[in-house]
Amino acid sequence: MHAWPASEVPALPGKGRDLRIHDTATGGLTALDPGPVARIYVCGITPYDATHMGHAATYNAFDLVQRVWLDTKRQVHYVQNVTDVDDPLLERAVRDGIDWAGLAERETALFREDMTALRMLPPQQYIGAVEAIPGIVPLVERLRDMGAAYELEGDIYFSVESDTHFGEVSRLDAAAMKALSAERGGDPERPGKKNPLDPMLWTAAREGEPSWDGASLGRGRPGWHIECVAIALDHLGMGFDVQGGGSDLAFPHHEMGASHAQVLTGEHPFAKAYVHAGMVGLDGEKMSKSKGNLVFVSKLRRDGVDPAAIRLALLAHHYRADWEWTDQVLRDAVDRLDRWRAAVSRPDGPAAEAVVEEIREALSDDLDAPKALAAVDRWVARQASEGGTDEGAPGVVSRAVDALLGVAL
Ligand code: 5CA
Ligand code: ZN
Repeated sequence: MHAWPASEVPALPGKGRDLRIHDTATGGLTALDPGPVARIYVCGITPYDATHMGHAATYNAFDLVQRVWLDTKRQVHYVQNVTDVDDPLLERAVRDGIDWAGLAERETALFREDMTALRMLPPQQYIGAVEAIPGIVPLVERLRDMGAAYELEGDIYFSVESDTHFGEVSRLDAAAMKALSAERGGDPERPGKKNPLDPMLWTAAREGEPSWDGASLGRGRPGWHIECVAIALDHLGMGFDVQGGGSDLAFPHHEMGASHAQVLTGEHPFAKAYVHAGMVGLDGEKMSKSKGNLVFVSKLRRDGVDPAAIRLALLAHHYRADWEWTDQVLRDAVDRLDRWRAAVSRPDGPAAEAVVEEIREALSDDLDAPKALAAVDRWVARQASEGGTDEGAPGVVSRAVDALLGVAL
């Protein structure tokens, strides 16, 4: 699949700081030490509805990770998937009486437009589940041949007991895992499984559902976790720097993915850090396609909201916090954008070096975007109250805000 066009990232004077970030697997901050090419995999959308503010907030967090790395003069190898065949997508297509592939294509196209408008850096590989199937089948066969997978009425399950590291990503107890598994696409109650938590690797063809040639597995379609594993291993290999997604992916998705990959390769870990963004809610509930309580990026754009204001609204919240989307959040962001634009529209202003360093420092410390915004706010307030004589300072601030925060002033 093609991704979306990249917005340019201006180079800044000096050099950024190395990133320390919260790793779910350790429960604390970890100092990342990527090579000259930092490697990141971020779980993509299941395209059965438009991009909502929760998705946008999660992608914003991982966009910041990349901007910090780029500022340290590293290159970034970024891979993202599209879950373009899965239960919720097929269910929505049936509900609406439309073709599932057409639905996926339409919503993926809209996602690309939203990501472009929000100046999210595109992945170098943007891979759909369907196009990954030829790579998934041999992995499932290999797991089965190793004894790490078993068949149940034609479906193939992964045996969680085959990974000695199982549980180390989410660090949850068995009861919590079971509850989340039922909530998030698993089937812990299905009789005949070795362990109720075992996830599906390959779903045998079902009446009325799309299916693909699975060689010795028979016709069917891939499970969710193995999709991301196949894509990540194919393009990044083991031990990449960051596996990212919203906090609802820590278990089962990232736990299972790590286990699949660790058993397949005999290496550990799958990712050096598992990074999870908080959940954005509306009216007291997690924003989700299944609940339908959504604020869409595309709807706001159609209503004439500047994407830079949407981006500032996201940046006003720490990525790990759970927070609520309200009209006030957007109004505050629109006001801030106006103030910032007025401040950088003048040829001179207060010295800019300190504010650039403050943004760098805030972001390198577990992506503290609210702290970075506060630093810019202070410079903007000084510019408004007393101005300054540094020629070109507004340009420096503007480039730093663009390069590090993805906001075009
Ligand atoms: N296709 C899978 C990942 S392989 C998937 O979870 N798709 S999704 O469309 O449901 O979600 C895409 C990303 O947005 C995931 O990282 C998910 O954790 C995140 N996300 C979903 N809802 C919210 C929310 N309300 N707040 C923050 N992030 C969210
Ligand atoms: Zn994923």
